[in-house]
Amino acid sequence: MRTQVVIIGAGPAGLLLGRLLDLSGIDNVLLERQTREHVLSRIRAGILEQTTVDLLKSAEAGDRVAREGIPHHTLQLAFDYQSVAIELSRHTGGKVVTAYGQTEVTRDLCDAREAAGGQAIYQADAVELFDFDTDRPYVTYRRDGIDYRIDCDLIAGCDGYHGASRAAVPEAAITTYEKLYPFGWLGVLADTVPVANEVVYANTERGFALCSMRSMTRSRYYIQCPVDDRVENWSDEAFWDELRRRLPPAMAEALETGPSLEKSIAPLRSFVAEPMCFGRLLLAGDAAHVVPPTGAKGLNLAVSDIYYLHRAMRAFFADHDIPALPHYSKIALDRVWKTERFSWWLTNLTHRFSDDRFEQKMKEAELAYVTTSEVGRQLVAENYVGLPL
Ligand code: RFL
Ligand code: PHB
Repeated sequence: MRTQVVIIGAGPAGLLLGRLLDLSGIDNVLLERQTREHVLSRIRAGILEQTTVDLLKSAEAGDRVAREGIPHHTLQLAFDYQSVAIELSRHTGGKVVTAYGQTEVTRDLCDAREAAGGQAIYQADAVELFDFDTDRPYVTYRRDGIDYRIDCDLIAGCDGYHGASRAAVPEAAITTYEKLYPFGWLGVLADTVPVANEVVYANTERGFALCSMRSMTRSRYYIQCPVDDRVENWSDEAFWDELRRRLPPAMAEALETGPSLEKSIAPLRSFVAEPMCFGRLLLAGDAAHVVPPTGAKGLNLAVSDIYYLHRAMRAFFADHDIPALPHYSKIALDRVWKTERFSWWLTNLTHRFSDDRFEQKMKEAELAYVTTSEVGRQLVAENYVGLPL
């Protein structure tokens, strides 16, 4: 088989790239290791920047988010059991973020691709990348015990942190930067009315807590837990009790509880691989970088990579603009590092790392400063709604 672009991974990055290439008339094949059902049932991100919503619209997959997404005009930072609202729109000339699940984003992109007759190959095993340092790269995979080969002009590595794409790059050609945090997030999804109308990030002496939503009747909550903790250690009751103890009293009292629909633990990591272009292989999304979820940036960063990447690919195919490929890496990384910084900073500010009492006082002073100073609030707001593309 031959195509112009092989896209590895059908997460938000791969699916969005596929749509934008389709709409530009660039032939592409999507290769995914999991089943379609598995991809569509993963529960992850929930907060979209305006640029993400706009790009979904450009991909002709934005109708439902426009109808069902819940705009958040503020976010809340709680510490010392008091909550302070940061007005996002006021500090950013009217920008907001939108609550809309990654599960729904993936479904909308998948539906749009299928409606347009785009090719996606699920359950593709043993994906391998070859000759991407030449102008004739190719990808092989196995499905139902049969081996296949796809020749192409470009390969997009959108296969997440554990994927095959970054692993195919020779060690000497890539530099990685990584920070592992000494805790994870225990998350619960429940059909209960959300405790607040916006996202609440709470720093308490018992550890971090986060309140979010998927709809006006479906809540998403997280609490900081030890990195080696196990879901089996947490009954629903134990989770709700612990969450309540980490919220300001009025919120704790108002908290509606119910059976969990999903419960999982995610480790927290900051990671960047440089560059994001290796000849004809271009990395995007979690394949190239990971942020801790504290700023709600992972999915949004995957989407902004794709904004730059599809433009570079268009220039490559329309004008044979080869330098557009390494240029993609340069402009994407500029935004990646700024977003890594914000996610790392907000993680540091809102989590408990140790019993260092002095450090804790410093965090409280910084939280008090950023929430009371006009400049501090603006700094949080303009990063939270997303830096310009
Ligand atoms: P994905 O979503 O990991 O998709 C990669 C796809 O590649 C497939 N794959 C392979 N396919 C073929 N061959 C192989 N060898 C393959 N290896 C892997 C995988 O099956 C998968 O389908 O990466 P992508 O597209 O770059 O998207 C990144 C986002 O998914 C991620 O950054 C976010 O979920 C992060 N994140 C959040 N981001 C936000 O913007 N806002 C949030 O509110 C937010 N909250 C979160 C999050 C991530 C979380 N977890 C679980 C890590 C909350 C949590 C708890
Ligand atoms: C979510 O709704 O899942 C969510 C919200 C904000 C975050 C992370 C996750 O920072």
